[in-house]
Amino acid sequence: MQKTKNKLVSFTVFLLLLLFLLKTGLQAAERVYEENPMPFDQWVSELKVEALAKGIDEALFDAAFADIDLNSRVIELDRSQPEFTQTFEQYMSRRVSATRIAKGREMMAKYADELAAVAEHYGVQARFIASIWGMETNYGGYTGGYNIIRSLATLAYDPRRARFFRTQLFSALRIANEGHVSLENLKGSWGGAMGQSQFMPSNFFEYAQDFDGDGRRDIWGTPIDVFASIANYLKKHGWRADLTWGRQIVLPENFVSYENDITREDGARGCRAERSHSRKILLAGWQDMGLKRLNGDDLPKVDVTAALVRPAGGSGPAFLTYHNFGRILNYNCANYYALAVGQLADQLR
Ligand SMILES: [Ca+2]
Repeated sequence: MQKTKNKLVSFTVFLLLLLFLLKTGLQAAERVYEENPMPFDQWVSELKVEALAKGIDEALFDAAFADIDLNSRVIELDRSQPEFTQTFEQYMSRRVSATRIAKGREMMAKYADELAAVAEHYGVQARFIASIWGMETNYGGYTGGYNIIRSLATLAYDPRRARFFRTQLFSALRIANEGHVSLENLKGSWGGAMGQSQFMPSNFFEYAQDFDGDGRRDIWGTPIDVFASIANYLKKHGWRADLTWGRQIVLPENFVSYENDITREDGARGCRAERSHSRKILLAGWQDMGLKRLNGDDLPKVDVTAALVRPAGGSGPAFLTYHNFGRILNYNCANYYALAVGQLADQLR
């Protein structure tokens, strides 16, 4: 009797949860329909005129938009970025897990020759290529099951960042139009990132590489093309093969007295995440302030500048980050992400 009752209670809770999810989902889509004064069908018609003018084949466009409506889940995810709802410790323990480190070591051994060839050609250390591959798609194991056209149409119709996503949508259509991947296989993340390197469609044309020379820049299924594409992206953003990403450090007790000296210059360039960094100072300068490695040793005696990054605020862990850290941020502008890439790369050394 008690068991039946428990089952009934669980079922009711399940039903209520389902109703709740369904309702919030519907609300997300409804909100977007309200925010965009143009009906979705009309929006698609106008998009089609523009796509055809850009050289997209009409049959391909019609096939791509045959069953497209707004994806409420995409809107919800777009409005709640997980990196901002997790603590730094939670994020790091999930992203740089023992399983991911072990799998990374296994993959680096499996693809040792391919990674070495790509690392040599582009001047990007293999462990960073593998680390980004691991962080983005768990080494190609999970590339996302969202229909890219539907995701991008949803985000392009949503007025919030319509311009950016409309450009991405045209690039995605062009990718299918040129036959780099079929429409059925044009799948990826809810935000439109595709393949094992999780490139946005516009980045595909700028950075994707055909390293094995078979005529296809296959970021979906050819590991050596994936490695080359990641490395090419980093190289084109100024990666330096003679540097690592940075390191965790220990601040001295009296560090608060230096806070004014290390504040980032007004108007310094960089993406959103970089605005929380300190000013860039030579390692010798940080050494003078009393910063040490985690094991208490002096900082390396190399002539490079570093910025202090404290992802969890003043009392949390502290990192000195070099030039290449900014290149990882070019890949994905979030300090948590770039620190996880750096720490995973250290583990794959
Ligand atoms: Ca290829």
